Amino acid sequence: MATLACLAADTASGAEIEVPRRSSTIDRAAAELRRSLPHLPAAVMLATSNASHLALLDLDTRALGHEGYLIREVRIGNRAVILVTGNSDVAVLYGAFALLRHVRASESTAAINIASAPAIPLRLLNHWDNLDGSVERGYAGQSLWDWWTLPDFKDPRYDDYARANASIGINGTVLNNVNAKAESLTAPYLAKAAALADVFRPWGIRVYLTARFSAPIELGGLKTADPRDPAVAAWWQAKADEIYRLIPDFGGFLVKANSEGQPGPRDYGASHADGANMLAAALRPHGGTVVWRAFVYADTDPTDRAKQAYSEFRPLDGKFADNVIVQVKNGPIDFQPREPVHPLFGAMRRTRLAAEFQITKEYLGFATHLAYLGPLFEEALDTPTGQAPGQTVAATLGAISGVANIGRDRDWAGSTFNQANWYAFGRLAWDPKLSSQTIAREWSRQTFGNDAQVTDTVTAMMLRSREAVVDYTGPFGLAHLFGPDHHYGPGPWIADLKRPEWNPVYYHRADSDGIGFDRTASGSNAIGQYAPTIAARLARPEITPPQFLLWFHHLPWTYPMPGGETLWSAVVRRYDHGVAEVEAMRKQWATLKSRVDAERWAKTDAYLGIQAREARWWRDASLTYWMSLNHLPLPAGSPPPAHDLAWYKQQRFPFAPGAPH
Ligand code: GCW
Repeated sequence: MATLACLAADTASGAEIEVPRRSSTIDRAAAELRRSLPHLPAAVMLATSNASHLALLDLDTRALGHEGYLIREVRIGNRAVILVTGNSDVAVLYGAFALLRHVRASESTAAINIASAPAIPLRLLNHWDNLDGSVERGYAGQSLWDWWTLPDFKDPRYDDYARANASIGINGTVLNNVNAKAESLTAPYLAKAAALADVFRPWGIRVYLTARFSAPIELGGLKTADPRDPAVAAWWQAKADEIYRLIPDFGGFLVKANSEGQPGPRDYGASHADGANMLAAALRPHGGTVVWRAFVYADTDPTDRAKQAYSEFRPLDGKFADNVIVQVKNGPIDFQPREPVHPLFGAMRRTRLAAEFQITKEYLGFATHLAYLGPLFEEALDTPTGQAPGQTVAATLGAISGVANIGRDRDWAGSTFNQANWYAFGRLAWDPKLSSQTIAREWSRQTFGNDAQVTDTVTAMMLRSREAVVDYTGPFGLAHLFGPDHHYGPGPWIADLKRPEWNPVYYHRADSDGIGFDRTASGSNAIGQYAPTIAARLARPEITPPQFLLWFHHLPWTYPMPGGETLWSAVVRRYDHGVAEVEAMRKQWATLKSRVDAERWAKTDAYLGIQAREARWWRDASLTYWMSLNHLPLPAGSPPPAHDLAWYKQQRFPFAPGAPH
């Protein structure tokens, strides 16, 4: 083995790490293993599949593609080594992290033989970070990017951020908010972005930027940003050329256009495809991609908001350039605790699609509530589209984006358990077939160690947590009942906001007789946007999955639920259940006091206390309001709300974090 650079050896375990060829990426892979050497039971070789040492092994790595890895115990010469290989340096890096995960979870490498390749090629984080250091819908402190000291100072946390992301296979990051400022495309900010790109590059992570569509006017002094105007196209071409001189592997632009006041091609009577394709042409010579969001709804469109993105984008199928990806939120409204999947998945066969999830918990209790999102991601990715036999949402995706929950907080994500959502997003983006339970166990062991009682308790808490939030904020498919602007806490009574579809009353449509949004043929017919087999199940309340009942149907409060109770009584029971679930999580966490370090135990305990109080608030405020409409009594055994409706309506939260400014 004279030709091997032996990067590290641990005399206690005898383990060593061998690399036939070094590179900045492979050195990082080796360093990750070196950090964990005490856990490594055997020698490890990190080598790309074309290394001459591997020639005799006759490995077939074609199915691994560019990023997939293979980990296998092999004999090289007369020695047994654990080989970590793949067709590129970054594949070897992913393999090294997979080996660490495996060792952590199973404490053994006996007969190890793992081959894995990502199911979705582009796996992005979307930061909603502003140039002033604030983060829209961020609950983990200021932006990690210190725009003020970049590019001179590269905070070591940038490297740790990239390590964490590489360990779960994230391969791109959009640095700035989709509500974009044109300044992010000026030379000083491009230099800052380039400095971050330099840090991330060895970890296989490309930098993307959001692009404000009107930048040619704001920065270029043009009179228009009309995508059909040659001067506009030329401005973007020059801008792309400038970016690629600084960031040769720049990923591309993410664009929010004609949505919630952002400028876009519709301002000029041009289509979303016209706008996206103009930017795509500017990036094409450099190999860049335009990620164009389908999150659009307009106050000029009186139809159901849930239908608007489909209505606007479905007719454009086939019209987007091949370096455009249309990014669709997981559900048709807006990152609610539960939504049915967006009807565009599977319906745009000639367009590359991305699914956009929100890792930050804008509508699930901010940083303080414990809500493990693995089940939410899994539920959406596994949903059949009905558009092709056996096709799930995951199978339609060329990319996946997660709105990041990362900030400068010491624990990165605002709480220990929020880290699990970042982790689960990456793991499912790589392999949507993983179960959220497997991921929760894996995360718990890597976070809290291998104490079986901790793993079992933490996993059980995590798995029930998201459903608890659904129950105490909006059971049976109720959604968008949040206080305005900050989205913190209940506001189902709100009816006076400027745009109708900003008001909670628009979504629940409750009155003295009933509750729910009729999206069947007798109502908005949003169900008509789904494939016929799916639509058929949603057409009648008796066969609609109960978790979506009031999303698709307006029903009397007295509607008989399966089992005989009335809808009203079932609704109350779910609110009560949500509150009880949080109390149960608190009790479970209390049993771990001596088994988890004091700092993390205490913060989680305090946060569960906040969550218990706020779950009760949600339940009480919502029930008080529903009762003011239906005048029905609470079923026996359900406690009366703590305050009257006026009290809940009076609550104000002027400094709630994360609201746009
Ligand atoms: O959920 C909403 C948020 C906005 C956000 C918007 C979007 C970035 O309340 O803060 O803006 O979605 O996804 O564009």
